Amino acid sequence: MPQSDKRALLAEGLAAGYDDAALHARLVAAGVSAAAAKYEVDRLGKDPMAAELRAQAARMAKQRWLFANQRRLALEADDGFSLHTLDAPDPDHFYRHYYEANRPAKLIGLIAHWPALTRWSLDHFAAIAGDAIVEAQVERNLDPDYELAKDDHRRLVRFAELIDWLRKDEASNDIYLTAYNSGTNAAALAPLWNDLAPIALLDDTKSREGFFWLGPRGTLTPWHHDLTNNLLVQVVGRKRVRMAPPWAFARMKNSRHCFSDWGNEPLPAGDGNADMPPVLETIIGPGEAIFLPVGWWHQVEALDLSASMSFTSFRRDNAHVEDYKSYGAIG
Ligand SMILES: O=C(O)CCC(=O)C(=O)O
Repeated sequence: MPQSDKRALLAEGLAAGYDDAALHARLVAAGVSAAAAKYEVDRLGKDPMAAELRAQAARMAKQRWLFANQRRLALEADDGFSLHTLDAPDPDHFYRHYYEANRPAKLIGLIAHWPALTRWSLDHFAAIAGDAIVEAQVERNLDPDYELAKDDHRRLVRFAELIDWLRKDEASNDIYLTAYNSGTNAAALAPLWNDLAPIALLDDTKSREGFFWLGPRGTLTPWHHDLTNNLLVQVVGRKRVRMAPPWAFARMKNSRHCFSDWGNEPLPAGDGNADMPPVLETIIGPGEAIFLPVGWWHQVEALDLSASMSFTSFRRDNAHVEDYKSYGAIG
């Protein structure tokens, strides 16, 4: 076996916290002779890089222990690992027990005063902005990484054309006007703001900051976590939302940016086990919302033709993107 392959096996083993005996066994299992394996493992004793990898593995093990404590505490709660539903919550209560506690919640009664609840329909969108050119995410079916490569899927379309396609009511994940398109669509879709009104929980100086989502039944937003706290508000149709806590980090298999290798796997609701993360699941319908705390994993599926808004304009500093970058986290 080339020396570089042996070093790679050792590096992986060290990063995983293996002791000398386990490293030796790893090399032998890969076909290295016992004597050569002993020589390699003994050499690590004088290698400062190996020492640093061992120290780092121990620090990671400590973080796993801290996460395990959070898991225990979450399961020990009176109602176990569960999603609370709050009806028009008092902002102080919401910020104290959910936002600051990094705990998701389903929220109802937040937008009962929105004209959009009765106005929004494909006909309404066509009437107020049908001639506008809008950007949407397209050709998602061709690319398993359509979210990671979302820049490659942006396309300009006449809003009326998109609306006509949605009128067919076909289940599809191929086209979706998402929050990511909001920058391009701000002017074209500005009339939609006439259908909205401030939400009591949010910062009222930013009442026109929000993101529009429009897509057919069948859109899938794969497992990921946001870099901010997020409020997803459903106006038309229903969405199924699955969520997993930040302390299930290892089981969420995060190898790229903020995406989970689980993709769109319908991970089952429940407390999870050694391999499967704990998952909370709910369906939000018109007038309902879900609070997605920063770092919580989520996956979203539209069960009907769906129009939603999302907001990050909480009454707290919620701009964590630069902060995330400064950590040099998984890129
Ligand atoms: O509604 C969706 O499809 C995805 C929403 C979401 O994941 C988000 O706002 O972070």
